[in-house]
Amino acid sequence: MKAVIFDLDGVITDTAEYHFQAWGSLAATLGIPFDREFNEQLKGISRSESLDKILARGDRSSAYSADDKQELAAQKNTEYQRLISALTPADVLPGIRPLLTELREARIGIALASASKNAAFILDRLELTHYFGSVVDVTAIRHGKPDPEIFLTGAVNLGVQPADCIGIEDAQAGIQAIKGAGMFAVGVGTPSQMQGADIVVATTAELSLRMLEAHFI
Ligand code: GL1
Ligand code: MG
Repeated sequence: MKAVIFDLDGVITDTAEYHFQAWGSLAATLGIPFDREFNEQLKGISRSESLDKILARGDRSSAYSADDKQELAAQKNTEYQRLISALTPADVLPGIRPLLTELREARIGIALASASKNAAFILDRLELTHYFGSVVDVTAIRHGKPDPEIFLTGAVNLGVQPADCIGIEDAQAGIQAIKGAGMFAVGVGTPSQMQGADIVVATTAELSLRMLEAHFI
């Protein structure tokens, strides 16, 4: 085990909940049904693809021009940025800061593989940026999760082989991306949401270097 590559939203901090709320408000203004079960399909998916899935659910895929869609995506992002503006270091999920500290002390690489364009801002607000050897630049990624590209790029940036990496995710698309990259996948959530994961934890409080080393194969 030479590196751990983290998802952000729902793994490092509970911003998955804020994305849910911001997409929910947008869907409500469009009169499109939106619930937690449907939201599972959006987790880990880029802003524009998420919007496309919501519009498709409302049978409105061709109702908006490219400009209109950009405006709708911007509306969601404005609401989301309002929600994350108050983030502080206290919003790091349980177990994550101790794990990052243990990894750094053990000289194990640390990378971020988030589809969010707000990722760098959030790491700064949480005062976690200094732990990361690589924050993958999502604007340079051609294929989003479930494609493995973002995790593979994290491994390249850290100079390690995928087989020596652990990926940690809370989204089905993310688990698929980690496995597609040939890495060991840790899912945070319920086993039914984390199909294909090598191990599943209910919460991040269960994560530690010792625990990862005990399961890594
Ligand atoms: C985008 C989507 C979010 C979420 C993240 C990945 O973030 O909009 O709903 O799927 O990717 O966790 P952002 O809008 O911040 O680029
Ligand atoms: Mg996530």
